[in-house]
Amino acid sequence: MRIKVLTIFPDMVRAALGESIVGRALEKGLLTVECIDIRAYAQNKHKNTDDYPFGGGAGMVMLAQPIVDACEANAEAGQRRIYLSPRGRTLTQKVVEELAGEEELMLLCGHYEGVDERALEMCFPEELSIGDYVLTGGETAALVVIDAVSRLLPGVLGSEESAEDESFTTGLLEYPQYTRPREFRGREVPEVLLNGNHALIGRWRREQALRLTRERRPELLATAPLDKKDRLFLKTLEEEAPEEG
Ligand code: 9WO
Repeated sequence: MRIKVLTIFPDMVRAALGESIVGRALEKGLLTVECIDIRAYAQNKHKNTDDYPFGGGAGMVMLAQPIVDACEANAEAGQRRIYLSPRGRTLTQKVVEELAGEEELMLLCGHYEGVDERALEMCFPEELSIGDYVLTGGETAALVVIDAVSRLLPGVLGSEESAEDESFTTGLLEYPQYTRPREFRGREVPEVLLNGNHALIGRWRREQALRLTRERRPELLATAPLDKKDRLFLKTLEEEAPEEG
């Protein structure tokens, strides 16, 4: 997959992408990210990328011209173009899966008080929000999208860390995890994980996932695929702590 990021801080985006599993995916060539400096497309002699808002008000608005020129210079057939913005539809794992199936994305990172609406109308028909909060710019949101999408690309995760058995694929929150030592400051690892009975371990993990989901995100239980055993277990929890869920 190819991702083009339009930003006034290309070095910030490049630096963040060098680390961790995403950095490894880039090295392996499973993914390419091209950071495009919007300022390189500015036409006025000061290379400004923003100006005062018509109608008055606080702050500055990003100019349409450098964004539209940067977009047109880097457009590809079939490329999905997305503006990261709190106005957009919310990013979910389902949206991430959909984006991971694309050949090429172009992401626009806004700054200041926003982007001239005409640049969005002309080049970025789609808007995506990573959550209901305001950032100083769209770069960190773009990094979230790139991170979430890249780990779904074939070969990015090893078979060990495969994206299969985890939260949002089971529809439940993840069960608690433990590693060595067996006792840490008086706290023991649950006995069931030490006895090598994998059927029992699988059941225990499933039940922990159900318990945590019921406590913290009960609304997920309505859509998670649950079998008869799961429902029976949830019923026993209901009898133990009817106040929750
Ligand atoms: C700031 C502001 C101040 C006064 C009046 C209106 C205003 N709007 C904004 C604003 O939305 N600023 C944005 C900052 C402009 C575009 C980039 N910025 C941004 C993107 N903040 N938060 C995001 C974002 C992107 C994706 N998901 C969540 C948040």
